[in-house]
Order: sequence, then C-alpha cells, then structure tokens
Amino acid sequence: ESGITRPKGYNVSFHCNPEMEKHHFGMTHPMKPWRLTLSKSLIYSYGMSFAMDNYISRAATYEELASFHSTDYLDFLGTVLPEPVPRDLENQNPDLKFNLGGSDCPLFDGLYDYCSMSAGGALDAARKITANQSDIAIAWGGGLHHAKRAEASGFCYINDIVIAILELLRFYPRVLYVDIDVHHGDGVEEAFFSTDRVMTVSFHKYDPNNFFPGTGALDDNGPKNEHNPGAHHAVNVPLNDGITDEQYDMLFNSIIGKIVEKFRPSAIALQCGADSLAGDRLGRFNLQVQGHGACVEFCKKMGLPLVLFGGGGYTPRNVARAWTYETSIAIGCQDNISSVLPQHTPWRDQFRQDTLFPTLEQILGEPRQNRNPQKRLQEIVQHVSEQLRFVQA
Ligand code: ZLS
Ligand code: CA
Ligand code: ZN
Repeated sequence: ESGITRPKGYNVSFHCNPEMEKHHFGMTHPMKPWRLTLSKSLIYSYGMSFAMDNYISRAATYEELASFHSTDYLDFLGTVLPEPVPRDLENQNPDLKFNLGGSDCPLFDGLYDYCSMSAGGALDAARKITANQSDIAIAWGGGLHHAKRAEASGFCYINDIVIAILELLRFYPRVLYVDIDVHHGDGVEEAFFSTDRVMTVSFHKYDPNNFFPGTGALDDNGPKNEHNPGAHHAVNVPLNDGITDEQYDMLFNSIIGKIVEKFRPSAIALQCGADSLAGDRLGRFNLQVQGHGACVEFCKKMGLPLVLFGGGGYTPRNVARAWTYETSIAIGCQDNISSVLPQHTPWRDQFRQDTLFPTLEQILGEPRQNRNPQKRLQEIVQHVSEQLRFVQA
C-alpha cells in the first residue's frame, strides 16, 4: 500500500523501546526522549516498518553495562532517587557524585531504566549485526557518546555506543566509529584511546572555551607514547559555526573514504546526532536533512556491516525528519518516498512545514553566517591524510 518494498537479500533491523521514550529530564531540559516517539511516528507513517525487522529492545543487564562502566558507578546510578524538591538558588553547586544530579545530568524518575533501555537497544542492534541477520541495524534511542566509565556527562549516563562496539569487537578485528553529532564524541574516543582495533572519528563544533565539551582539536589524535597501539587512531574534525551541506559532504567523503581505505574496518558504527542540523536549539551548523543523510548514504556505500545510533538533537521536528530520511536510506527507499509528509502522520502539525526537506529559509529565516573558510577545510583534510600514514590495517 505504501509502495515501500523490502529489497531481497538486504536486511535492516529497527530497535526501539516505547517505555524509554516516556522519561522526562525536566521541563526546561533540552533532551526530550519524546523526539523518539515523533521520529517513529513519521517512520511508520511512511510505511517503512514493512521493509524492516522491527524489535522492541530489552533493557541491558547490569553485567552488560559493567562491560564498560565501573560497578561503583552502576550501583550508585541504580539507587539514586530524583531530588524531591528542585535545587534552590543557594544550592546550585552541590558536590556531585559521578557528576550526577547537576543541571546537565539531572536525576529523574526511572533514570536507571531509561539508561538500561538505551543501552539494550544499542546492544540488540550490534548483536543482529554480529549474528549476520542484519546488514544495517538502527538504534535511534542510543548514541549517548559523552558518558565515561565512572561518570555522567552532557546528558549521557551510560555509553551505549562503547558497550555496542565492545560486542562488535568480539566478532570483528576492526571497527570504525564515526560521529556526526555537533558535539565532540569524547566518551567513545577516550574508551578506545589505547587500542588500534577501533578508530574514532568525530566531526564537531570546536571552541574550547565556549562550546561543550571543549575537547577534539585537530591534533588530539590519541596519547602518543611509544607503546600505545592506539596512538593516531583518534581523528578529530573541528569545525566552526554555519558549515553547509556541500562543505560537510566534501569533508566527510574525503576523510571517511581515506580512512576506510587505510584502516580497512570490518564494521562501521555511525552516531547520527541530529543537533548538527540547521535550526537546532543547541547546534550551530547549517546542515539540512539531505546533507546529514548523505553521511549515512556514504557509510552504507562502503558495503560493511553498519550500526546506526541516534544521539543529540534538540529541535524534535527536525530530529524526526533526519532520522526518518536516514531510515529510508538504510532501507534503500529514499527515492520512492514522497517529500510531502503523509497526511495521516500523528502530530503532523508539530512539523510546521509539510515537507521532509525544509529549506534553510523555512528553518531559520536568515541562515547562520558560515565561519568555515575553504582553506581551513583543506588543511583539515591534509592533516588527516598525514595522520593516516601512521595507521596500518
Ligand atoms: O552531544 O555546556 C555545558 C556545561 C555547562 C553549561 C550549561 N550549564 C547548564 C551546565 C554547565 C558547561 N553543557 C552542555 C552539554 C551538552 C550535551 C550535548 C549532548 C549530546 O548532544 C549527546 C546527547 C550544554 N549545552 C546546553 C546545555 N548544556 C543546557 C541548556 C539549557 C538547559 C536548561 C536545562 C539545563 C539547565 C537549563 C540546560 C543545559
Ligand atoms: Ca561529533
Ligand atoms: Zn550533541
């Protein structure tokens, strides 16, 4: 009926948990798990569920979370309760245990369940890949790239990506991690700092004093001591406000193309944070749904097992557009779906415009000034090429 068909011999699996989406970080907090519900509503309205294997993901077990996180941290995360009364002005800066309970990483109702469900989806996706049952596995509820072994950071408590990559490493010699969230993928980078089996690449807004988390300079490429096999295996692409689809596409294809050639990964894990889109509440770029999706298309073309994670994304209508378009790319039906949002889409008025591909003018009125001179982008490509001379598959 929808005209969406399942290509023979190509399997996409979709992993989500409706219970996860009901959690709230607090009224003013930018992270809205409900964006996952809005995304799914659009994906299903296009009829894409008929072209994928759909799973309600499990919650990850304590042991699975402990494959990366310290048990001290997990035990604390499992027992902390939401604060009964919101912090008053005199108490803005309490001693935070494991960085939990501040305004970025608040304690909310069902926090542990929310975290274990996010990780469960990511892990289910990784296992469908290692079982050879999916070519692409999608976990839009994952992608929480800032969480550390024993510390919450930047809206992230459990690093589902690290846990999923550790699972991939049980079956594959090398995994490439790519991160197109507007923030630096510091938690994943740090977790694999000392191994040459994972190469991490993050594209992000970089301004050490004014933009979170402040790490990810061009020449931060992993600890360079003699005996560290992981040296040179962290690639950082620091960008400035206002980068466009054309520039991002050029950078992404040339950098990821070279890395795949040199590092020869056996699988790709792609974090698709949608806060790199134009008009994001926290982001600074001018990317459109097409340019963001082009990254997914490029990774798919590499022909390797691929796991897609969510991540940031703070303007829910645009998050839903991007992850819907990217789901269509995974399936391979992107040229067969209408750019007009289906009439029966629940919450259709949330989208403001009835198109999957709003123009920059529609999103922003006036596009943000582009502060990425072409010459700087060339220098970045040059640096990465030189860095790759130290990398041997
Ligand atoms: O990559 O910039 C910061 C840290 C602060 C400034 C903000 N204050 C509240 C805390 C201290 C230095 N934090 C960032 C974190 C961004 C995390 C991105 C996650 C991801 O997309 C992956 C999921 C930040 N930026 C903006 C805010 N925090 C922020 C904005 C607005 C609010 C409301 C709720 C809370 C306090 C008021 C808040 C945080
Ligand atoms: Ca990034
Ligand atoms: Zn982000």
